[in-house]
Amino acid sequence: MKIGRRVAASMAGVLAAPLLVVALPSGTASAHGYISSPPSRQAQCAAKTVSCGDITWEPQSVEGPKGLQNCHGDVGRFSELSNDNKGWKVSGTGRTVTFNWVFTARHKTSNYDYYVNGRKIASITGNNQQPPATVQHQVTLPNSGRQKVLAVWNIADTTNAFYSCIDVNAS
Ligand SMILES: [Cu+2]
Repeated sequence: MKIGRRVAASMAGVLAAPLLVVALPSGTASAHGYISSPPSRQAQCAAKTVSCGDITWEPQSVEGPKGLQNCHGDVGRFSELSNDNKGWKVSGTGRTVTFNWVFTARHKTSNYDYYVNGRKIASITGNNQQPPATVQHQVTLPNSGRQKVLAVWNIADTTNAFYSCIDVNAS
């Protein structure tokens, strides 16, 4: 009986360990989301289309307080994302663009906002729900031509948001 109990206790320890591992990601700030298509600035870094620093390895991590209007979410080590002269590839699009978000952590979502030159051009509710692994939005740009779209994922479970800039030339 004593041995049996000891085996049962050690089994419980073995079973508990994987639960702890599973519980960790939701509490850490290592994985979140970004726009993969048209290729955002951080997606171009990750694809090595453009040579970048730390962002190369974690394009999903451009996280900052809500309400910012820059491409790097005020994260100093990602500041090159806000450099308009870094040679970002510009995607040719129509006036209506399908933006594809990729989430590595599916935070409950307040909404998604899109800006051009500080002007909000679209806002799409997240219904305070957890999104699927990818989400597509069709956004119509008010003007044609070369422009930088700032896409913001406002999550519902913290005060933060995630930022992605996409360079497009809309015809
Ligand atoms: Cu996250």
